[in-house]
Amino acid sequence: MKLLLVVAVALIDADNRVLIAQRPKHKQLGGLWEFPGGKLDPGERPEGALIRELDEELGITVKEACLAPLTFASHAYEDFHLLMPLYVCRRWDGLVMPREGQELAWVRPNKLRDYPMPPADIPLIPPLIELLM
Ligand code: 9L3
Ligand code: MG
Repeated sequence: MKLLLVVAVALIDADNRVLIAQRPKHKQLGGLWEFPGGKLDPGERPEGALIRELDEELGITVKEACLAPLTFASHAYEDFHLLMPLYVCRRWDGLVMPREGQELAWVRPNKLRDYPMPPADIPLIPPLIELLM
């Protein structure tokens, strides 16, 4: 089966809240809430892909040194297997803006379960709670 590498990030604000974004209704998994991120472009490294995605989707600038790997998610969809490292990031430049029209929410870690998420994102919640509690 095809292996798809996708990177995701938990942006954490000064109150220890985490940013999640709602996937556009017309996209695959539309309406579900996810940790921001996306696919790697050819030849891209995971950190480079995250830095690009955060600029494109949220309009913020992140330095590679501010991205810390926390854990991995893995999920078998019907036609591909998703492998998704989750990074955490507490420092960025610029104001977080929904540059693709997506809904954004800053959520306390223990409230993340109130938001329906893609299956790959759900197992990322406990390690995040452990980090932030
Ligand atoms: N995906 C799941 N959880 C996430 C992200 C960023 C992505 N936190 C899944 C949705 C798609 C695939 O990865 O199946 C590629 O994502 P996109 O390029 O459609 O955002
Ligand atoms: Mg994306």
